[in-house]
Amino acid sequence: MFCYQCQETAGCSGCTQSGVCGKSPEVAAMQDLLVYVTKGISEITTRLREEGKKVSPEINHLITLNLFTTITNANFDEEAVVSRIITTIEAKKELAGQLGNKNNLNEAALWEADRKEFAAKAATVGVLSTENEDIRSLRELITYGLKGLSAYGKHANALLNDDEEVDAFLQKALAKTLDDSLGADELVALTLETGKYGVNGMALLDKANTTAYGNPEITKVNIGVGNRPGILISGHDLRDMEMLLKQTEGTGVDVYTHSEMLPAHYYPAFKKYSHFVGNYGNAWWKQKEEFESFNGPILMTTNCIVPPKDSYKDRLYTTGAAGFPGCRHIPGEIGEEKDFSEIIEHAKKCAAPTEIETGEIVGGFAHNQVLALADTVVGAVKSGAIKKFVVMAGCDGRAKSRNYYTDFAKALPKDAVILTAGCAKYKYNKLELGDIGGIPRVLDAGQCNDSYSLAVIALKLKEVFGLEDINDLPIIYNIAWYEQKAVIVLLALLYLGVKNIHLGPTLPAFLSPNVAKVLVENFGIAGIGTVEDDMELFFGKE
Ligand code: FSO
Ligand code: SF4
Repeated sequence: MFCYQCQETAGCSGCTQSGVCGKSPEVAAMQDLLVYVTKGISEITTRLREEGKKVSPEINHLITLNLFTTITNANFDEEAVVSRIITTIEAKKELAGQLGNKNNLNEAALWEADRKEFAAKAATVGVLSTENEDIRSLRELITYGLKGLSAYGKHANALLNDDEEVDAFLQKALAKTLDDSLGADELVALTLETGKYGVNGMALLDKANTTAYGNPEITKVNIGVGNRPGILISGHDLRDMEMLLKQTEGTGVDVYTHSEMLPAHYYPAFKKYSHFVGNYGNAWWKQKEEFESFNGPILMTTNCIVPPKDSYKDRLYTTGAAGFPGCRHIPGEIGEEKDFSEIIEHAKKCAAPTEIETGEIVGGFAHNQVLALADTVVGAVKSGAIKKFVVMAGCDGRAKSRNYYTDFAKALPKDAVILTAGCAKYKYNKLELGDIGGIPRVLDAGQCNDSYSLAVIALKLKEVFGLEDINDLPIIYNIAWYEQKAVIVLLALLYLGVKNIHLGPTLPAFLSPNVAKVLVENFGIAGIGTVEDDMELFFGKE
């Protein structure tokens, strides 16, 4: 196997024996093959569109879910991945039959075989099948961005929001990663275009979420526990959240969020449920301890799954793109009501969660809420009470080097405000960082996709201050990345013209030296240093 799509890749170069994430070589191989056939079907759909033919939403959803399934920590279930490959091969055959011109299709579009031939084929179509390291780097950078985009697209689709333009781009760009006639310059341009559609994809999801559930608002979230049994829901899918809250109402079972589901508490539509008790635990990588002590069943709606311990494996359920062998998967297509009754009955037999923390955290600073406070925020900037905003969005992870972000948050000057989104926040959202004239020094916009809100806020501030360039704002970008959703967020920021983004704790292994050079020279992308050095870099000498 060879996989280098996430920040924790072995030796900062690539997982070759098994994944640091727990992905087996067999699953890695089937994921490679799934990406391959998905690129193939995307070439067919792209050509169908060029021929003026319509591609159905079902096919768009199939492609989106295929990519999402291969995101880091989403699906460890080989058979689930194989079944998607088989479905995709069938769909390819049918769609190819609708093509007027079948000449010069890539082999990925035409390939079909029996299950027993999958492993041999997978060994020839992985990342290393592109020999030139710069072309490989750009193809993977684009593919990972599209994986992130697919995750956001899937959540919007679950709320019956589709954007045919985003789907058409995603498929065209995927197909282009098969095209040997494209050189580095064309792929760099495609990378930036991916960022453009990243903005569109996040805007689509923002619209879907806020239309369905209202605009996130400032909210104090309880981090303690009640005395009734509970279900812990994690991942990012708000439609699943809604169905679970509805189905648990009046059952005597409480609902808690874990990790990236925390921002669900900020939405008016969910706040009304009295059994929606609070947020339990921290970021995804703490699952082993926190799922153990939660005592009740856990529903993973997306990544990030940590391979579960036997002690709670029978309490772990998956749905949507998520999967783990031996854990029960709750089915349900887009538009269908999922049946969570099995989880609810399971919860009733469990003890209440063991308390691991008490108190509250504050969040809900998505664009609508921050813009409602615009006068206060702008006043604080004008008076000098706020000197800098520091965007610290992104992901958390296991690496000890990520303690940098806790130390960095602590070391920030008292007139700096952190803007965050994604699970990166758990590195500093329980510190006592205080407020500036009533504005908390950590403003949490929501999930990683809500980085969109941070971009909207930046663009609004640029307008209010009458600036020509977004980079003239007093905003520093110090982003922590882990998996492919962070890649699409990064590409979206680059597309919006944001320069000098610092990315850590390490730069992606999939950037070849030449591709890294392009990003450094054109966008000022940089890594991180020590907290001390970075304080001096960002704020000057004391
Ligand atoms: Fe985190 Fe995982 Fe949201 Fe990612 S839970 S790491 S970028 O999946 O998606 O922030
Ligand atoms: Fe390794 Fe990350 Fe790939 Fe898992 S997702 S196999 S940890 S590079």
